[in-house]
Amino acid sequence: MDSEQTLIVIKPDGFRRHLTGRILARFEEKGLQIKNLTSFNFTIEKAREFYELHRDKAFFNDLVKFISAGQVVACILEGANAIAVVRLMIGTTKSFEAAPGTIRGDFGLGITDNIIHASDSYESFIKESRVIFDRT
Ligand code: FUP
Repeated sequence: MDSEQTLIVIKPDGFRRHLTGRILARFEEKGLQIKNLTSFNFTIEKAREFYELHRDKAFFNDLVKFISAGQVVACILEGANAIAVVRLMIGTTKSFEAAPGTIRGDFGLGITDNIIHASDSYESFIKESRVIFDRT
C-alpha cells in the first residue's frame, strides 16, 4: 500500500487536559509522520464548515460550540494505510464504548467531548484539510 495522508484534530478537551504530547507520541511510535502541525481556535464559522456533513443532526450546534470553545491542535499524519490505521487508533465515537488501547478508550468518557477527530475517508481528508489549512 502506498503512503496515504489523513488529518487529526486534538479537540479542546484533549488540549486542555494536556494530552497533546501523549497522543502525538502514539502516532509517532506507530510509524506515522507528523506534518503541518498547527494549533489554533476554530471560529464558529470555520467549525460549521468543518462539521458541514452533520449540519442536519440534532447535535450539530452543540458540536460546533464545543469545537470552537478552546484551542485545538491539528496535523496531517502520513504513512501506509494512514486513514484506516488512525481511525483504529482513535477508537469508536462514544468514548465510553471505545476499546481500551485506543485514544478515546484510554483517555475519556464523552461523545461530543471525545478528545480527537480523524478523517474517515480520503474525501473527508481533502475537505477538512481545506477548512483547516485554508487550501483552495
Ligand atoms: P467520529 O467520526 O468517530 O468522530 O464520529 P461521527 O462522525 O459519528 O460524529 C462526529 C462528531 O459528532 C463526533 F465528534 C462526535 C459528535 N457526536 C455528538 O456530539 N453526538 C452524537 O450523538 C454523535 C456524535
